[in-house]
Amino acid sequence: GAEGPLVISTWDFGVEANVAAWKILKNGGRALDAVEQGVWVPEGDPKNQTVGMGGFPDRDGKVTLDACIMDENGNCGSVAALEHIVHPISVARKVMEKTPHVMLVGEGALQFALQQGFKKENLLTPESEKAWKEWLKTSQYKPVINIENKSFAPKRLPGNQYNHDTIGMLALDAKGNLSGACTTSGMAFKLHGRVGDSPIIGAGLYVDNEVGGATSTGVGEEVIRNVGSFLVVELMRQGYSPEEACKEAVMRIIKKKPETAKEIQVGFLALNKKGEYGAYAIQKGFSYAVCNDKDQKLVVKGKSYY
Ligand code: SD4
Repeated sequence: GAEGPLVISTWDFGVEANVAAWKILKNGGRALDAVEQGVWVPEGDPKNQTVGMGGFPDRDGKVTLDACIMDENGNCGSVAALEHIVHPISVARKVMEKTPHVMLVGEGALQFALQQGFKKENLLTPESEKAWKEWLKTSQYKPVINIENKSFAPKRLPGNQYNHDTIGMLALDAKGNLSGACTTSGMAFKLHGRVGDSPIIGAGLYVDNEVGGATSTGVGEEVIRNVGSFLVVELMRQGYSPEEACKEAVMRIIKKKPETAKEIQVGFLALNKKGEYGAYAIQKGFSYAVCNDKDQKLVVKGKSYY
């Protein structure tokens, strides 16, 4: 039988998000509700400059958000390049539950959100606006590896690209059902209209309730190219452990574009139906948070190729 409940999520800030998810899981709640509530934490935190409110803007100064969610029945919903809404994950859930579609983008996604009663807000904080203006001085788009992880990050240099830090969360509930959520403001200072892996079902997130779930963080273009999260889940279906599956997905990225891979970070995180989890990243410094009835604050350093 499944060893739930359990929730895992990307990066150190996953610890706080997991606490919110755990409140639902520990009371026998549904994994879908847990992941939605969990990722609300970084989405609503204006100090977090990589997810939701307070996220770094694109190069035109607009904060555009990407998010998707997937449940145990293969239902999924997604929004991309959504502006002015603090909790894109909940708009993604509404797309899943209230429309015949999977994905809404840009203006249409905003229109739908407003119709659903979400409030239009300004997401650009003075801090993120300042960082953007600083960036405009050089306008160089060059992601810095692990800038999101303070213990590993090279010093932030003015004019350097701040790498972005997505929250991907996977949960297994008491009934043994799996769900996942992924939400981000995307790569800082991206082109207006750029969409990353995070809202793409199969790239930034995938859940198959028979097998497991996977999510990704890092430079989304390389994840999309390799349909990363779907690949991880399919490898688990073939018998790979979560960590082995994440490693193989990373190796595909490295093999396809070795020169690119050296310069960027991509990390995968996976959870299988048995409650086993694992991660693997191109570069050192990828962390994730684990929460179950034994341990509520565990931050694990993922293994890496370099
Ligand atoms: C993107 N994958 O938009 C996201 C960014 C990210 O850690 O996860 N950074 O490509």
